[in-house]
Amino acid sequence: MTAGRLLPCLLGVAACVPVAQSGRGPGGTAGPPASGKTGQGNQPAGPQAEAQGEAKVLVNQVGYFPDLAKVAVVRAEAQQPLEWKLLAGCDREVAFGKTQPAGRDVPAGEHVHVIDFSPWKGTGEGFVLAVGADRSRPFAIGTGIYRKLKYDALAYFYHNRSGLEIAMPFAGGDPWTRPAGHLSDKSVPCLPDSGCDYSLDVTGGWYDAGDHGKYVVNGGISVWTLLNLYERAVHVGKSAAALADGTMNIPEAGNKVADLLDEVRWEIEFLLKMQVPDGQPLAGMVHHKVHDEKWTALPLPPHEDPMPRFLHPPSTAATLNLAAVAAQAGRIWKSIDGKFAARCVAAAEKAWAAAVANPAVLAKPGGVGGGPYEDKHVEDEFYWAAAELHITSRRPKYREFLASSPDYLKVRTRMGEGEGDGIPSSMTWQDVAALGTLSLAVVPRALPAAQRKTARAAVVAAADAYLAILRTRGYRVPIHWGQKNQSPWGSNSFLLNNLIVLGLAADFTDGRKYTNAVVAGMDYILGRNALEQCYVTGYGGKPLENPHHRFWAHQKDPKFPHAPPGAVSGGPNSGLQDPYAKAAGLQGCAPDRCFADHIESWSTNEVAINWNAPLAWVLFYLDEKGGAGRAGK
Ligand code: 9MR
Repeated sequence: MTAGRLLPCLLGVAACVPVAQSGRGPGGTAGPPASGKTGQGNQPAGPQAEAQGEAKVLVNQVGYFPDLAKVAVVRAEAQQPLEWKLLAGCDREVAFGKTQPAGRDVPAGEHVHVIDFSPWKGTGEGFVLAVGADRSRPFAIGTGIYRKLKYDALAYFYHNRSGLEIAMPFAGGDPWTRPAGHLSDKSVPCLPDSGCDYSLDVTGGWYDAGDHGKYVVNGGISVWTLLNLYERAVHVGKSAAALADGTMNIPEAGNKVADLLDEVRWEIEFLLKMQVPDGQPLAGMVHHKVHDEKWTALPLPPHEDPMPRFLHPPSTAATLNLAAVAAQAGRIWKSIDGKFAARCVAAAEKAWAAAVANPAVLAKPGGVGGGPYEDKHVEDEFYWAAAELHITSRRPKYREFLASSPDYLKVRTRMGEGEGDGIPSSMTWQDVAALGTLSLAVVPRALPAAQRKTARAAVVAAADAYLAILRTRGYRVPIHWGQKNQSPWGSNSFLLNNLIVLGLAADFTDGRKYTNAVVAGMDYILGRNALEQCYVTGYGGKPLENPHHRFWAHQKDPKFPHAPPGAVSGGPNSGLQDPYAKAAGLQGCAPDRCFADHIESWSTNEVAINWNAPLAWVLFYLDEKGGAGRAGK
C-alpha cells in the first residue's frame, strides 16, 4: 500500500463535519433527520439486520489516526473472508484486503468480520470502505480528528452550569444561551423530617444530567475524572498545554489559570457548599444531594423550574466523595491559589473525620424528583478518599488506613453488587476504589518506588484483562456485559472508564497495544457498533440527535435548541426502565441494541456529567497520542 495525502474529490462527500456547521445547530433549524432508526425501536440483530436494510460496513464515523489502529466491522454470516476496498474521493481504490471472520459477537447478537486497514497511512476526508455492494459511511483519516471534538466534550460542562447565565460567546451559538438557573438554590432547606432544620446556599455546580438535580456522589467521580485528565497531562502525558488558560471558550479564559481547572472549580465550589456547617450535629458530613420535590416535565429551561428544592440528608458516601476530590483539588491548586487549596484541604480533612465518625450512613434507594444514587458499600469510598488525602497531606493516619484496605494498590476489573454487577469494568459513580489506585499510580512521589510499581502493575493487569476481552469480541471493544449479557444504565460510560485504565496502562508501559484498544473503544462510541450509531451529538454520519435533556429539548418543542456538539449518550441499557423504550418494541433486544435516540428514553439516552467526563478524558488522551499532542483549539 502506498501512503500519501489524498485530495478529496470535489464532488465527494465531506466526512467528519460537525453537524452544527451543516444546518442544525446555532441557527436552530432542523436539518434532515439522521437516516436509520432514530426514535424507533431496534429489533434484535442477526439476519434481521439485513432484512431491515441496516448498513453492513461499520466504521468510526469521525475518523481514524494515520499512525494508530484502523479497524472496521462488517456484519456477515459468511465463514470465508470477504474482499474489502478502501475508496478515497471519487471512489478511487487506494487499498484492498480480506476481512477476518470473527464469529458471533455476543452483546451485539450477530456474526461479524473485521477489517484491519491499519497499514494504510494516507490522510484525507471522505474515505469509504466497501465490501461488495455495501459501503460504509464516509470518514476522515488525519491527526486532527478529535482536535475540536475534545473541546466540545468539555464544553458540555459550561452548558450545564447552574446559577450562571449561559451567554455568548461561550455558549457557541444563540440558541444555547439562557438565563441563570436555580438562583433560588441560595437558600435550600433540609427535607422536612430529615433530621436538620437549616437552609444552605448551594448555588452553582453542574446539573447532573437531563434533570436539574445536583448529586454529590456523581459530582465526585466527574470532578475526579477531569482532575485526573489534568494530573495525567501534567505528570505522565505531553498535552498539558491543551488544557491551559485560553484553550476553552469559558468566561474564566484569560485569568492565567488552566481553563480545565476553572471549569472544574465551578463544581468543587458547589460540593464544598454541601458540607454540613459547624455547630450542627453532623458538622463535616456532606448532604447527599439537592433536587426538585417532584419530577418536572420536558421541556423546561432551568430558570423556569417552579418546584421547591430540598437538601437530602448527609451520607457517608457523599462525605467521602468530598474528602477525595477536595484533597485532590488541594494539591492541584496549591501553587495556583493557595487560599482555595487550603480551604479544600481543610474541608477534606473535616469530611474524613466526619465519615470515620459516621461510617455507615447510607442514602436511601428510590424517591421522587431526583435520582437516588444509593450505595450499600462505602469501603471503596473510604479507600479512594484515604488515597487522595494521603497523596495531598501525607498524614500517617491516611497511609495506615490505605495499607489496611483490601483495595490497596489494586484496580478492580469486575463490578460488585450494585450497578453493573459482574460487568468487567473498573469504576462507576458507585464503585470508586480504582480511582484511589489510579491517583497513586499517576501522581509523582505519592508512594515509595516499590509500591508505586505495584500500583502501576495493577493498572496494567486490569488493562490486560480488558485487552483479552477485546480479542474475544467481534466488535473489538474492551468490554462485555457480564454473564447475564445485560448492558447497564450508562453502558457507554463503563466502556469509557475502561478506556481510561487502558490509556494509563499505555502511559506506564509505552504499550501501543493499549493505546490501540483505547482507539477501538472510541470507534465503538463513534459508530462502530451494532446500531451504527455515533453516540455523540454533532458528529458522524449518524450523530446522536435527541438526548434526554430539559433544555436541549428540540424534539419536544422546536422553540428549544438541539443539543450542542460533544455530548455523549448513556447508551444501550438492557433495563429499558423508561416507558418510551418499553413501548418502542425493544424488549428482547441484544444488549448493544437496547437504545432509542429519543428524548423520552431517559434510561437509554440521557446525558450526564459522569459520562461526558470520561469522554473528554479519552478524547484528550487520543488527540495527544494520535494527533501529536497539539495544543489549543
Ligand atoms: O447513572 C445512574 C444509574 O447508574 C442508575 O442506575 C440510575 C437509577 O438510579 O440513575 C442514573 O443516574 C441518573 C440520576 O439518577 C438522575 N439524573 C440522571 C442520571 C442519569 O440517568
